[in-house]
Amino acid sequence: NTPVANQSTNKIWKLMEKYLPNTKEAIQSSVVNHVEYTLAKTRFDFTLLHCYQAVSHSVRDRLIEAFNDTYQYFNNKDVKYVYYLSLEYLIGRCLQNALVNLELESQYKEAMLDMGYNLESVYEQEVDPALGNGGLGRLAACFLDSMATLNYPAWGYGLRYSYGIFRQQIKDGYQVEVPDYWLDRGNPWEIERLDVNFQIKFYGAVTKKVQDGKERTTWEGSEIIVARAYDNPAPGYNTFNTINLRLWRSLPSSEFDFKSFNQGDYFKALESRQRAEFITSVLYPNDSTYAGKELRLKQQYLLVSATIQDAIRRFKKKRKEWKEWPKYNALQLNDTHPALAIVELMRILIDIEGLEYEDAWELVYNSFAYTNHTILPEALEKWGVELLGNLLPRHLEIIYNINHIFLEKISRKYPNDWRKLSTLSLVEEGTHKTIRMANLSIVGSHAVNGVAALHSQLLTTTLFKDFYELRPTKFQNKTNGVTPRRWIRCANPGLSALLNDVVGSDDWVIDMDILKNFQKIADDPAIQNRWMQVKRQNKEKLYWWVKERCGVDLNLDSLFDIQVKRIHEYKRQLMNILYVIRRYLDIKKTPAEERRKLFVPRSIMFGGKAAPGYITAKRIIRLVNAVSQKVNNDQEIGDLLKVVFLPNYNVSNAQVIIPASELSQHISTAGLEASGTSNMKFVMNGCLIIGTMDGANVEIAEEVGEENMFIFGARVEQVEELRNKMRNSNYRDYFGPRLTEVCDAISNDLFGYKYDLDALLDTIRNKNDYYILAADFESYCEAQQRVDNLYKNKSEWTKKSILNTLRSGKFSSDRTIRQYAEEIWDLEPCEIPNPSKSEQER
Ligand code: GPV
Repeated sequence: NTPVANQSTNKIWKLMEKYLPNTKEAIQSSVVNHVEYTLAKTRFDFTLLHCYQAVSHSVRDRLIEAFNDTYQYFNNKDVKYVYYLSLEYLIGRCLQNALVNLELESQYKEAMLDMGYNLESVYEQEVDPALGNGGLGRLAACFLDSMATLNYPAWGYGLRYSYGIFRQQIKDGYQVEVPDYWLDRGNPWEIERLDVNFQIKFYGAVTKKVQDGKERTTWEGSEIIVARAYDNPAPGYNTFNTINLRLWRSLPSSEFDFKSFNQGDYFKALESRQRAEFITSVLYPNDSTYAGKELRLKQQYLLVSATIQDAIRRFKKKRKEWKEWPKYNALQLNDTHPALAIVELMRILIDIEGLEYEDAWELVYNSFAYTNHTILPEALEKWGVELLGNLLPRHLEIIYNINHIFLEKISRKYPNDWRKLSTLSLVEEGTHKTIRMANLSIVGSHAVNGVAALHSQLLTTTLFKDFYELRPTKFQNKTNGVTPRRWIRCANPGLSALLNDVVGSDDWVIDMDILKNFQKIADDPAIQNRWMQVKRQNKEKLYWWVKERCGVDLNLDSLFDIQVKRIHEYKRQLMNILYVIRRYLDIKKTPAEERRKLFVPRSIMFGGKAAPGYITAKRIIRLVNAVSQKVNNDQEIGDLLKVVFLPNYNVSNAQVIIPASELSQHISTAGLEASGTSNMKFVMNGCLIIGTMDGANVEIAEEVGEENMFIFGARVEQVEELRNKMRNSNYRDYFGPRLTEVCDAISNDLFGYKYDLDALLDTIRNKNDYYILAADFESYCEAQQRVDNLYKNKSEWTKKSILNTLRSGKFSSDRTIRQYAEEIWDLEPCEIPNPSKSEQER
């Protein structure tokens, strides 16, 4: 890019210096301009979708102003950056979030109403970009919001998949996966950077030659493609700072396929171009499981290589010395998925920049940090050396070097300790030799963290024990958080208005901790009434959502009891539905006239996607739908019990579901849910949790008080012993009578689908019940009884609900991000001066 001559730059600057005004008229004219000039539509041929598109473009214009100014400012101040690397981002819809964060929602509402459009129905036109699986991807999105809001100089980096996580349909009670081509109607939020492209190489060979007495290694890739940048502005709240989520898309490289075209096979040459585009086509739909597919490795390397090249280019523009790299760059790995970044930076520093190995290592080590998100063995990434060595031969070589040097240090420290050597090694030996990406991430990082106190403690005492003993100070905890902007301010306007009145301002949106100062309102009957009204309105919204999508009529006076998350055995949706059956059988056994006295009417809702290849998870969905069918159509039961499967759980649906929930289930086997983040969203929205002492539930109990939750089940210390007790015993010995009756009912075909459902039950009957469902079932039933008892006392329930919200401040991702910045990244905020209001309104 040739810089424009100074004089003309000045001229251009003069033309651009005014910011877009935000008066009603200015907003309306910018929308209408986009209708005509961007969409090429006239006022006679104009749908709600067009309206959404024009409004989004007009908001995007405003975002771009802030976004360009922000990075210009960072650049001038020559700040340190954090690079957040993640294979997943679940950012959710952008329009409302952007308006709220730019503090323009009421202006747009009024401007649109005046033109005959309801802003809320405009919001509904937007697709939900679902470039992630679950908690890990949504966490990355909450972090972007907090990094922008707290004015940290940050970049998010990820992949622009053409297909996000599949859309889930339920057909005959089974999950059906439908491709999610989310770019169908274009994407007004992204900025395609035609000029930001990096070459990415795969395969090929490594050559060594001696140059000036030094061995130089070069890697010549045999397949070369291009990664192109697509920028997605993420505005902060109450600040002009707007940061960038840069997503890479793979494209064929035009420079490198002349050869194949010249060989004469035109169609074969085109095919190889299409293979390049395919790399970022589809998100792998596995949550917490490792897939081991070459295409996935290509995706990971593409993200890593493009991002590192981009960061290096930015660093070099300032002509800094390599030794200053860690002073200006922090790189955070969201799990091991982008762990090859460690190796890629080593490769560039050594092979291309000519640094000595030890010097390169110091720069890498001091700039990288790694977040672990699970201890589940099936999630730990291990790439086969054949696959890795074929696709990235030089990287495998560097991994072997890192391992060699590392293990030498270990054997000096612990001579002849073979157990230590083999557990710490980056290489897992065996018939199928693999590279342990977690070990690579730990060795290459100066900080390693878990995502909740319990999880971080388990890391240092179990999974990473030997690493911990080697370098205890490397290991940290950073309890997850969620952004109150999206999860209260956007999702729950009723509660937001109430909190504004309680606090006397909207300061809580950026400082959730101040809510603690208002706990006395929990006893105030007037506040309690208003609190219940807000919940009621949110329940009504969900009522219509469910009626439209599931055809079920919920009782608005019933307790809304919700479990929404990816379907996984360790999350124990199975335990929930087995309890629902228990409740159904109990109601049926009770004489009709006593039922309403004994049972609180409940609407029990499940939602979440099963990985397409995860048969047990899919059978759980089948069971929920079978029970739903039976119970909802049982005349005797009426509205005492309704069971609903909420299809296609995603971020935008969560924004309707969570605020409407009264009881929320987080019932994983103790020790297996690293943190959980929806638990935090539910608590903020005044839901009571029924849950185990797992993940962040432990800290939620600390903050809101155990008396304001329904805690049950085995503690983490008891799990192993319970498993041992079950080992080699018959399930009839470890099932209690209540569970036995439920399982017998299913096996006796009360709900149909006997083949599927028996196979499902066998996971707890004949496989030693790894997730100790049976052991926790009785205590779960008792906790459910406590729920019923409390719900009968509306005022007591509401009081606890209020306290849950007011005491949830710790779980704002603002707190989490401050800790990352101060304790891992060594990063200072850098707030750009907000152009004065008068200037904005000119
Ligand atoms: I590893 N998590 C996820 O969503 N996908 C993954 O591939 C992996 C972890 C989740 C954990 O299961 C949650 O407990 C946690 O709250 C979340 O990551 C964010 O840390």
